[in-house]
Amino acid sequence: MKRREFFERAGIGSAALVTLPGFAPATSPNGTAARQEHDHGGKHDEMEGPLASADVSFGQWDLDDSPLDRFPNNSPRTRNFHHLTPDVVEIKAGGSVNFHIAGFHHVLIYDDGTQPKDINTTLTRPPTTQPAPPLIDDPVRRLYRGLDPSVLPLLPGSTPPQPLQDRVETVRFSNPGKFLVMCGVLPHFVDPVTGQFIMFGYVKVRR
Ligand SMILES: [Cu+2]
Repeated sequence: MKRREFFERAGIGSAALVTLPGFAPATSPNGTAARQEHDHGGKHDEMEGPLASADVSFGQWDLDDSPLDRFPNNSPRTRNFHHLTPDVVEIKAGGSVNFHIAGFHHVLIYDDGTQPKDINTTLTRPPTTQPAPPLIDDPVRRLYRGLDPSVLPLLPGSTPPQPLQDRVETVRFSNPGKFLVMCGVLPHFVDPVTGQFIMFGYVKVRR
């Protein structure tokens, strides 16, 4: 029997485990062991101050000119504002950006210097669960591709069935540069009527 199974069968919860030998947190007079554990064996860079992290609203539920009632599980597509706010944020290398995603969106991040016009929007793939608009799939200089919004859990009782759309994806930027962040949902990135780029912004990472 494996150790975990033994404790599960014995009905010993995680709180009790920490009092058992081998499960207690590492400690030492100067806290070194505990700190090393926290660092996961790597170098610990202090990240503090306003440039340690930034928040970006990645799509917003829009109050527009009328109340919006999402209770208990409505995500009306026509009431979603397809923009990044703010569209430019600045952090320092090693910092992170929290993308607060509201609505059916797909976070893509491209390497330093990439512009919207550099993205090959003829490269797409269908979302895993249909029907939904195509997702841009240009791998050139792509650093990050977020969750496929079509595979998130379905909201119980939603009509028509809708996946949970609101979430946070947090990305750490190790290197300096100016990184393109965009929505991979094709009609969100490129306006199908005007051809203009809509849903994108930049993360500036300082040394
Ligand atoms: Cu989008």
